[in-house]
Amino acid sequence: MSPQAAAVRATPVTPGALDCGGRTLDLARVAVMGILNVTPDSFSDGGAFFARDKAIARACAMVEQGADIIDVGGESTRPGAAAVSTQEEIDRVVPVIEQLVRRVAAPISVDTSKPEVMRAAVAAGAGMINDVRALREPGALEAAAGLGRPVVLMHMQGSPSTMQAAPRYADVVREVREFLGERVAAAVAAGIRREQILVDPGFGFGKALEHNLELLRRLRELAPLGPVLVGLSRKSMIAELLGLPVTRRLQPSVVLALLAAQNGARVVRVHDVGATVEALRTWEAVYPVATNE
Ligand code: 7PM
Repeated sequence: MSPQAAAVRATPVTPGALDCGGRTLDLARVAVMGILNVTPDSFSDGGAFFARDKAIARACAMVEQGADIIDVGGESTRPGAAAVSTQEEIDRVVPVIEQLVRRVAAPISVDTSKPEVMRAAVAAGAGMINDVRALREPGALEAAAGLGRPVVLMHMQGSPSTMQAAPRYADVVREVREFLGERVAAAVAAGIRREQILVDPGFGFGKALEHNLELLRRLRELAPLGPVLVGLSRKSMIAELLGLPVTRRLQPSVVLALLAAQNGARVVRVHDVGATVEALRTWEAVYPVATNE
């Protein structure tokens, strides 16, 4: 074999591992994605530099606690949140990504829907694109395909400003599965490799409590589309169930992450990395990797 061919063969192509631009996200075990918000509302107590340092320290702590990937987001998708300009979003996420790439070995993903932000984030070192709008913004499919990074395609009914008004489905799992199937097909048609596509039912994005619970119960029906990523951490469905404020949602969040893993999720997107990793490792001891499919 020529040295060139050997080099090509040597790049990690293990099934169940994602190549995030040279850093690997192993999906053989359930991976933990740590959430890093870099929105001003998450740093109401200081200026831009202070906010940046705090964000980086928090990301480092999440990696020490066992996070496999850090998801950096500069746009609040909270229902009713104000839109953020492209430049503002770039100014928020790029400096944090640049620092993080130097400070941690884990891959970094960028939580954005904007093609310009995708390009700036990947140029800064991001290895994965997480899009709550499933690459439906103009130019997003082409941008993601050109960047060659894994993508997360998420389902949302409506838009962040209106989605929780009156979510309606005949069969929520079927509709989410059909939507995600169409988005996977569009991504593949744009040139994104199927092995690089993760799917996400979008808990809380245009779903009532009953829809979220049904999706969690029947999560395995999404697995044929690709590795499933879920975000349930601290979401308002916990408030609907238990009436708990966001500061008290740790235990139910860990339970929901574990139930998602049990039902086939390959990545869980969480705020509380340490507690989630401990729960998953305990669960894996009972159900080792080969048997938890
Ligand atoms: C306020 C309300 C702030 C909701 C932030 C949120 C997901 C995501 C988010 C998810 C994927 C949150 C959400 N949620 N990306 N980004 N899946 N792939 O609770 O469920 O973090 S933002």
